[in-house]
Amino acid sequence: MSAGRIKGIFRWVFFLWLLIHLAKASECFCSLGDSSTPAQSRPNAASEIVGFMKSKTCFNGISQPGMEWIKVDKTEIFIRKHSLTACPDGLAQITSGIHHTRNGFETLKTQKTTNSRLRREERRFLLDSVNHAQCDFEVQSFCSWRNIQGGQDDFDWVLYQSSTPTDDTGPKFDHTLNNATGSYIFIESSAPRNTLDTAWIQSPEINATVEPVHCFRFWYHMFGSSIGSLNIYQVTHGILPGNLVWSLTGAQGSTWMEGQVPLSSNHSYSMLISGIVGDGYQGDIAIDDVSVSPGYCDVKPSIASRTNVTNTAIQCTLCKVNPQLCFVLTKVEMCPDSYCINEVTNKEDGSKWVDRRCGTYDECENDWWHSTSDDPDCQDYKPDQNTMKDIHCTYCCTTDNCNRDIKPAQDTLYTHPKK
Ligand SMILES: [Ca+2]
Ligand SMILES: [Ca+2]
Repeated sequence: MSAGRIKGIFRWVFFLWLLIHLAKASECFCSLGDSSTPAQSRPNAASEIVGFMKSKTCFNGISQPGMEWIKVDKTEIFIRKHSLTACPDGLAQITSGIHHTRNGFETLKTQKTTNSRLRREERRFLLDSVNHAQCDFEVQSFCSWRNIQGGQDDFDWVLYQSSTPTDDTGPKFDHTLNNATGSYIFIESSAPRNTLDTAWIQSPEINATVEPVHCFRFWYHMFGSSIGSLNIYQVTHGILPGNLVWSLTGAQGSTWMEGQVPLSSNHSYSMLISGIVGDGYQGDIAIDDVSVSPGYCDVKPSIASRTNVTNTAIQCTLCKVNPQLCFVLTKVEMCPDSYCINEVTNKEDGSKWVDRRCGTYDECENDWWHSTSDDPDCQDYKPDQNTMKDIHCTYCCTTDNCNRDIKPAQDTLYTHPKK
């Protein structure tokens, strides 16, 4: 055998050795974490998850009962049966799997799709993020709701099935399944609890950028001779407990009742449920089937409404696309807090745009009343004329459809109550 031929054989042997080791190395990558079993073949895997996330990758994998959050590319994603939309045909299925590790989950082999596709998918995911707060408390899970500790919070909501331990208070079964296997949460008002002891439980963050008006729905059970109060708050900027948007006090009968309340926000927010103990041990208050969905709803029951919520809901002209298109593309929708906003920007080069949305008390007070209401540029602004100047005005008005015109009519504009 010639030396050249021997060299050739060695080259081939080396090449094969390299291939085998590369294959092993990729196997090692796939088995990072506490188990080398891929998620797809786990015996307890309950539901397949497929979806999109902000980082513009599509992913799929398997969630397990009781599993609440996974981390994918440092983004927290809530995984729940049917909570995420499937990757459409033709769009690259990016990940080869999501693997369980000591720190949560990780994706394998991600790859980006084209930008034009991704914008749509990203939007779709944000819409889905509204569902983060949904929970039926089944499989003994709080989903992503968390009991608060400290502050005005004295004790915790507990997961339970069937009747609560105290007679003549609390539900017999949960609301979702209406049988002994269904779960709900409740406040146990027996000793060591005292009158006015409070338990807070908070939802995960809810994204409000795609749809600014949402409806929070839930089922409550308030039966017993010493029922205290159930209060629902909308938490913005992380300040607890936030704005009181729904409240009921005292017994409401021995049945599950549906509660709902409309919400608006231009920022992400969360919900907080506060259970308060009445003056005795027969005061178990229970909650089941909580959810947040896009769109307006009336407060239910109406006696639970707070001033500045439904009694004063008004129609506003809204636009959810690029503000430059909001001169022409509009839609009328109910806004919960009785404020409509047009935020107008005019640039030195003559370009201009408007952001039409539901307003909040804070925006009307600060961005309109204290900031721009006495600005001559805003008072005299004429949207149909070309103005070559930098102007920024946040108009807040308070009657039905008052922001249909770019600059709302003078008599509809918000004025400070004390002035
Ligand atoms: Ca607590
Ligand atoms: Ca349930």
